[in-house]
Amino acid sequence: MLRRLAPIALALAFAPAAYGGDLTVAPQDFAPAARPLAVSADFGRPGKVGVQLTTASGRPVGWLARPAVRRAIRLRWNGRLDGVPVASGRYRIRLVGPGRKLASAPFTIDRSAPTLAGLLIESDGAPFAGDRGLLATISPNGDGLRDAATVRFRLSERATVRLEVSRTVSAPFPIYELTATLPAGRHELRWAPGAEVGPRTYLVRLTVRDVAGNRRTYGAGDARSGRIPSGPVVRVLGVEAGFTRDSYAPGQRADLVVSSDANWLEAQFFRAGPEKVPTPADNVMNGVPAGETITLPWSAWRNKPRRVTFGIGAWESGLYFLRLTADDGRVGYAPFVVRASLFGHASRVAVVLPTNTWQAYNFRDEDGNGWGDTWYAKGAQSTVRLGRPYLRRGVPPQFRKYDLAFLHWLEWTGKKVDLLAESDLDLIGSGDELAAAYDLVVFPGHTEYVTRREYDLIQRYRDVGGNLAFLSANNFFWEVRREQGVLRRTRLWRESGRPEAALIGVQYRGNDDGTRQRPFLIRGATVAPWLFDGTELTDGALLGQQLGGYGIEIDGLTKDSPPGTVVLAEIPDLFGPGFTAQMTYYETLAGAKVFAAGVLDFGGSATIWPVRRMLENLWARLTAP
Ligand SMILES: [Ca+2]
Ligand SMILES: [Ca+2]
Ligand SMILES: [Ca+2]
Repeated sequence: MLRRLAPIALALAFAPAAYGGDLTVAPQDFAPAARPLAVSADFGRPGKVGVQLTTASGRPVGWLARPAVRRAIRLRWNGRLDGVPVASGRYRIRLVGPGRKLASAPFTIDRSAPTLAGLLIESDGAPFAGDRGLLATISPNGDGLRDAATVRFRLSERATVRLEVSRTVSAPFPIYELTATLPAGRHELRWAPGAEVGPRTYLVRLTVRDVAGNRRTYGAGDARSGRIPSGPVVRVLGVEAGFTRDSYAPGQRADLVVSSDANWLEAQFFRAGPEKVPTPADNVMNGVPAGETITLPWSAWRNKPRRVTFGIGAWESGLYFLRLTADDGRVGYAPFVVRASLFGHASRVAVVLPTNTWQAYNFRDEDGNGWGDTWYAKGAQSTVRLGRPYLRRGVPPQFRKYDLAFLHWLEWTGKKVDLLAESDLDLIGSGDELAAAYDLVVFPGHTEYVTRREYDLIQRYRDVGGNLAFLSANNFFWEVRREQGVLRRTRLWRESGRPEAALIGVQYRGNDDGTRQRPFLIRGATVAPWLFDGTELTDGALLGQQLGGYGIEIDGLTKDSPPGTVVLAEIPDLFGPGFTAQMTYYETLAGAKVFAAGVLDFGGSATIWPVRRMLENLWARLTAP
C-alpha cells in the first residue's frame, strides 16, 4: 500500500525551483486513525516559513506550524488543530513566507472506515431450520445441497475486504482466509470448504480497509462481544444427535433429536467399554453392538430436526451410544447411561460418570453466534444447557483421555457395576439410602461441577461409612445449580465453607494444561501395602513413567484433609515449589475408606501395568463394606 502511494504523493507535490523547497505531503489519502501525515520540505537558505492547512480552494483553515525562520520542514501531523479533529475532505498543505505563498500540495483527510450494508450469509439451497440473516447451515459433502456459503454485502467505498473463517474456543482460530480489493457496491464472497471441515459453527469475520487505512471489523473477537452478533456464522452440519436425557432405565422410551441433511441414516446401539479395538481420536466412540442396524429414511428431514423415539432394551447398566451413519459417511454419536432398574441390586458398586463436567466443557454452539454455549468460552455466559449433543460428533469432551480406559478396565476384568449419570443421584433419597445400596461409589472422571444435593448426598454417604474412590482430580470444585435442564455455575465449594479436601482427602491445587507431567513417587508402600501388593512398587519407586508422567490438574492435602489421611504417592513441586500432586487415602471411625488419585489422568491409565493391579487392590479393599 505505502509503496504504491508514495510515488503518487511525490508526483503531486508542488516543487517550484525557487525558494519553497521540494514540498512532500504523504500519504495523499490521510486516515488520522491509521498513521500521521508527514510533511517535509528543504530550503536552500534559512527563511521565515509557516505550514498552513487550507481547503482545496485555498481558504486558510489553520497552522500546522506558524511562520518561523527555518532551513527545512519535517513535521508529522495527527489531523487535529488546537486539539480539534479536522473533518474529512479535500485540503492542501501550503508553505507561507512573509507576504507570499511558496508551494502547496493537495491531500485528502478520510476519517470514515468502509461499511458493509445489508450483510448476510446464505447457503446454496434451502435454509436449515434456525438459519437467519447472519447464520447459514452448510454440509460440504459435494451432493449439491448446501455445499457452500455465500456472504453478501454492499460496500460503501473502495476497500480491501478480508474474510476470515474461524473456529472458536475463547478466541478465534482462523482456518480460512480470503482477501479481495473491491469497488463500492454490491458484492459476494463464497466459502466452499472440503468435507474434512468438522461439524460445528464457524465465525466469519470481515475486515474492511480503505486506501487511507481506516478499518472496521464485522464479527466478534471474543465471546463477550459475541453475545450481540455483528458478523455471519456458518454452521457445518454433520449428524447432530442427542438424547433428551443423559440416563435411562431398561425398558424406558428414549427421545433422540437428530439434525442432518442426509438422505438416509443407519442407526445402531453399542455398549462402550468391552471392545478391544483402539479408539484413535476424540471424535470417535467404539463399543460392542447392543442391537441390530436399522435404516431410517431421512429425505423428508433434510431441512429440519426430527425427534425419533427408541425403546431402551433390557440391558445391563453401562455407557451406551447410538451411532448414526449417513449415506455419505458422516457419523454422529449419541451417548447415554443405562442405569439399573433397582439401585444396588445387580452390584454393590456405583460408578458415577462426570456428566455435568462433560456438559461444562461442551462447546456446542446451539444459539449460532459462533461461540460455544459454555462459561469456558470466556465471558459469554455462566450457564450450560444439559442435553446438548457434544461438539465432536457427539463424543463427550476428553472421553477418550480420561474416561474410556476405566470403562475398559471394568469390562475387561469382569467387574459388574451400576453406572450412573450425575442426574441419577437425584433419584436416591439420601446418603443413607445410597449407603444401603452401595458399598463403593467411584467417581472415575473429572467431576468438577456438582450440585448442593450431590455434595450433600456423597458427604452423608461418607459420614455413615460409605467408601469412595476418586480417580481424577479437581473434583467437587464448583457448586452448580440445576434448574430446568440448565446448570448455572455459582461459586467454589471451598468459598462457602466446604473445602473439598474434607470430603476427598485432597483438593485442587493447580492446572498447567499438561505442560509439565512427571511420574508419581511412591510414598505409601509401607503404610498402605495393600494398594501396592503384587506391583513390586516400593517407597521411592516411580509410577507412570511409560505414560510420560501424570498431571494436567493436580490436587494436594490441606489443613482440611481428614485426620490420618496418608500420602500414597506424590509428584513433588510439579508446577513449582509447593505445587505437589498427592494421591491419598483415609479411613473414618464410621468405616468409610476414601481414595483420591490427585491427578487428572489417573483413571485414564487404568489399563496399564501396574495401575490395573493397583485398581484391583483398591477394588478388593473398598468393595468390602
Ligand atoms: Ca473511508
Ligand atoms: Ca451438502
Ligand atoms: Ca453460542
